[in-house]
Amino acid sequence: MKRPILIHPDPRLKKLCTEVDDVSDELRVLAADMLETMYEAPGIGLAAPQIGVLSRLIVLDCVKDEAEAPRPLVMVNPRVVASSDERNVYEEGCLSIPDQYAEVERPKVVDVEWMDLNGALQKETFDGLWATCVQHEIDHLDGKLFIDYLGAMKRQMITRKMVKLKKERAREKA
Ligand code: K1U
Ligand code: ZN
Repeated sequence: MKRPILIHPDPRLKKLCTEVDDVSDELRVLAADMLETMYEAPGIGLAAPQIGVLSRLIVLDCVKDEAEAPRPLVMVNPRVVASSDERNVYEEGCLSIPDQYAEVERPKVVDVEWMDLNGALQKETFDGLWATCVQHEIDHLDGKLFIDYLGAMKRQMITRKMVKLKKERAREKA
């Protein structure tokens, strides 16, 4: 089931999310809903707080080429365990901040550990867009948005645009 995506500013997007204790059928349904919501948006990642669930769960699929097979990844309690000194700049977007993009600098390569939906521990090295995206999604679990890497002026400008967008959407609904 597709779930509505929260738009910034929303207090739930600023919260530190709690660790998942065990992999349940409820969690598997939530992960399936998140993948459906991400693909439908469309996006290349989604974190649970973006649909109002304050648990450490993310999904991503950075395969952009339609000729390539999709590679949906579900990560429970993901954490970056090593990062490269080499850095990469990517123009990031966010499904909770529609139509706004800005360059963010992050480590180019990261090693990430997580639990999969079978409860097994996984570890993988990510590079390029995959590395950018997984760091962006883990930031969501710590209440951090890509605009928090920008200067105050740019961040305020984007936040004002989002407040306006939310008012317009609320008016359309009424
Ligand atoms: O977390 C999110 O809000 C999802 C976000 C992930 C992301 C994008 C770019 C850099 C880092 C992280 C998005 O998916 S925004 C939409 C987007 O980038 C996209 C949409 C369709 C095709 C390709 C990309
Ligand atoms: Zn985002």
